[in-house]
Amino acid sequence: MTALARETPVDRPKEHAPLPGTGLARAAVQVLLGNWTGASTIPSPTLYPHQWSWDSAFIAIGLRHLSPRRAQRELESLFGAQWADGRVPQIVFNPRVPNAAYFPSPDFWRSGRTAPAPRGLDTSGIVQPPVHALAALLVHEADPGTSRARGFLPRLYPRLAAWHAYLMDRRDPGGRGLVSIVHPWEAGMDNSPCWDEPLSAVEPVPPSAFRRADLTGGRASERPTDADYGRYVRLAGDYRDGGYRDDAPPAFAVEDPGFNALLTASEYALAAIAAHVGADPRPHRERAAALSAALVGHLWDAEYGMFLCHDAVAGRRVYGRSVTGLLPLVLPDLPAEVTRALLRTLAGPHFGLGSTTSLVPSFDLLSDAYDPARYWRGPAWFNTNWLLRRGLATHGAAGAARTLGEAMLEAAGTSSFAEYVDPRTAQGRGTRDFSWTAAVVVDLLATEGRY
Ligand code: 9WN
Repeated sequence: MTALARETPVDRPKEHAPLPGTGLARAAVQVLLGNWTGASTIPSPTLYPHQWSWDSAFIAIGLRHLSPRRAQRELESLFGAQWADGRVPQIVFNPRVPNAAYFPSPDFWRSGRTAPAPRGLDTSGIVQPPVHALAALLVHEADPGTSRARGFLPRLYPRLAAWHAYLMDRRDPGGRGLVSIVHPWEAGMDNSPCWDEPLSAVEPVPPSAFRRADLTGGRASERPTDADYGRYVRLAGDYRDGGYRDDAPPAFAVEDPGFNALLTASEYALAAIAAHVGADPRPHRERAAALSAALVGHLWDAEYGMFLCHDAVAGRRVYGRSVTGLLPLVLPDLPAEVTRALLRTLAGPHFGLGSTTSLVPSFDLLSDAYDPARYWRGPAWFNTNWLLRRGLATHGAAGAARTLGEAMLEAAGTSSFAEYVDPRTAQGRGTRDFSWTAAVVVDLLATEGRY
């Protein structure tokens, strides 16, 4: 644990002593304290006033350096909203927040009327990338004593296992050993140009039929268009009307390499967690290795030098270079030539790392669809850069990992913890005081002992 964690009673934010360390660390901690609701952390008070699934995982990775207990609670509160079928919902709604503050609100999702959803809590019915077992392991390792005393891993392990089982059993309609997302929001990279083609057959709900809350807190030029939103609403409404069952063929189904890579990394983490709680780690290791092999077997494109999405409805590859196709770099067991090609692609003209960009963009710099300002169509995000930095370090590119980490700290500090930044200029975009940006800063500083 860092000095900060010992000296700062972050479970009682109002009473905290002056924070030691650099101004950047102090500011990041203030963002996390300010966005804490008492049981979890909201991504942003202006744009996202509820608990989000993969946000909570990244937030817990930062919080573990400040208060391992609070980091544990972040994940526990999310898994408190897990459905009986194992799914972990994308959003857990805060009942104190009015419906008008975020769309789609609980009255759209109507989870209370759905059999496997938890009683007494409102959630959405879709999911987000499964980073949670990785986060849980990192949280445990930050303070094994507190973790053991609270029975953190023994309580979370069966829930994590059920979550992964839901994905592998219910979300692999093609039986290819890879999970499909059934909504762009499930990728966490909602507006990626990779979804344009798979979404093109979806009839948008007209904008007059719903009210977007995101345009009150965010700029239209940095958010998805109304037509895209109409398609998101159509898909979510149809899934809801089908009872959130996964047996009917979906209108949108994509094998997303980032989602599957994070599941693989988390399955490896689950093996380590199993060992900690006295369960058998081998089935998890075997599943992780099988997922990794399926990723390489089905989604690797040697010509592009990266992984590509697969449209499971149309049965064809999506030829777009999204950061999601680089995320498998977090895996330890890729074939050497795949790792080498990924490192080349990161530094090459499409992502420009170290030459035209200091942070990895969310989409191909050379594509007509590239937009440095609009939501997942070009800007650099801090969670994906954190994952890639981890991948660089895993694969022996220590210098590049260090340089990327420095660029992230600089961009987060100068942009007031922006949600995303222009990858060339690091100009801030989206909302500010964004929780996972602050969490990533805390993690980078703490793991380098720089408080
Ligand atoms: C829909 C909360 C979430 C992130 C996603 C990001 C954005 C939501 C939205 O905000 O999506 O889930 O309303 O646009 O794309 O990755 O989890 O921070």
